[in-house]
Amino acid sequence: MKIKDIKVFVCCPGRNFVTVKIITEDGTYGLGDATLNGREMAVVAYLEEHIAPCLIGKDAHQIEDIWQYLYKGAYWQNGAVSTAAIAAIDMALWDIKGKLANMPVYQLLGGKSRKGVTVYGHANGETIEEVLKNLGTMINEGYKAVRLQCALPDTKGTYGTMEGKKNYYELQGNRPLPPEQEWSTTKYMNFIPELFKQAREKFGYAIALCHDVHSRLTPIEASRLCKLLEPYKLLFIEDAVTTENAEGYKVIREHTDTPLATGEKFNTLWDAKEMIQNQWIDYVRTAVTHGGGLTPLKKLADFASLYHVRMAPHGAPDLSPVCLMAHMHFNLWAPNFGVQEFVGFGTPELNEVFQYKVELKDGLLYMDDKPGWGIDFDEEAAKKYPYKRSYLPVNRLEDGTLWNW
Ligand code: EZ4
Ligand code: CO
Repeated sequence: MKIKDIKVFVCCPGRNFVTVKIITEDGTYGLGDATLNGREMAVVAYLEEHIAPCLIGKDAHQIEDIWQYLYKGAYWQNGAVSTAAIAAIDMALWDIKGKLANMPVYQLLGGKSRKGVTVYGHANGETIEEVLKNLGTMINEGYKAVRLQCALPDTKGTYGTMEGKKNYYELQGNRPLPPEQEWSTTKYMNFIPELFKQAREKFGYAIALCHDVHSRLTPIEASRLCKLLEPYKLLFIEDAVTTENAEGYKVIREHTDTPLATGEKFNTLWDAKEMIQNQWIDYVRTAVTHGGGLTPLKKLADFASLYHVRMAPHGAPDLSPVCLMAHMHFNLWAPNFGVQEFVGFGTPELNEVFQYKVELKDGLLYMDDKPGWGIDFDEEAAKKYPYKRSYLPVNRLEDGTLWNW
């Protein structure tokens, strides 16, 4: 089944998404997500100029060979731009294979390992009171796991909070340059344990709670925070330190039994290898989109399973619904699935462009059985929401030093 055409769409129904559509000679098409927040157009150029011309006429069924061709064949293997581009091609090909086989993709992986996908939602707020109010609402909605993020008192902008915005906690809109935020490790360390103390006092220990440090601490600071949080029994602490130096996680591991999660920025299996085989982490957060597609992610899951490490894919609002649906199939299959990050059902604009259906019942996400990923993309609707240049914020310490955002 020959590949006839590859189209790349960039649209902004609330935020920017890069979507790939591969069309075969019999008219079957598949969808993939290539969104790389703040660097979207680099991925578009990679796909249109460097990938698409090589694939026209190739057999859409040869997913593994096409993946190797784009990864090894490029000579420049890894990097966020190239793996997002390869991932979208890989996802679109799996979608096509599912449609041609008349099966949901999870069937092609080996079938379901569970009835539904356990998700964790986000409870954010400007104050502890507001976070706890949102947590209460989510518990009533059936969530079994929730991530808590709270603005730091007297600090301009804290990761995960809204800063007065309604839809997304990351700033979006018509702004020409990255916004700047402020960070104080001292204020943070003094504040966060209180958030979890009050959450446990009010809601008890049945609800699983987690928190994203967003790589802002050093290993020894992170060790201290994880120890301070031990009484509140977190599901995990995410991105306690940056991942370039895997041994940072070894330091934390030696000090605390708070479980650790990381990997939303991993592009390859090799980024995760050292942490997994040393059992320094408990959850790998690599997404289908940023990890190079389903083809490498299933290998990552199998490798992680040898070391008791579970999958907890990244599910931020800057991954498109195509990625969410791919994660649904992956998570239904992966024997060592842990939990899926889930930020809700999207805005009317988003749901006008992407047609898919998921349903939350008792903290588990379900979908209908449809061939492929079970999602469609409305090209005409997408035209109504053109690309808007947009950046993630940058972060500075109080003295002006640039810090991890
Ligand atoms: O900041 O996806 O767990 N979620 C996260 C995300 C990331 C964004 C970066 O584009 O850390 O919100
Ligand atoms: Co994160």
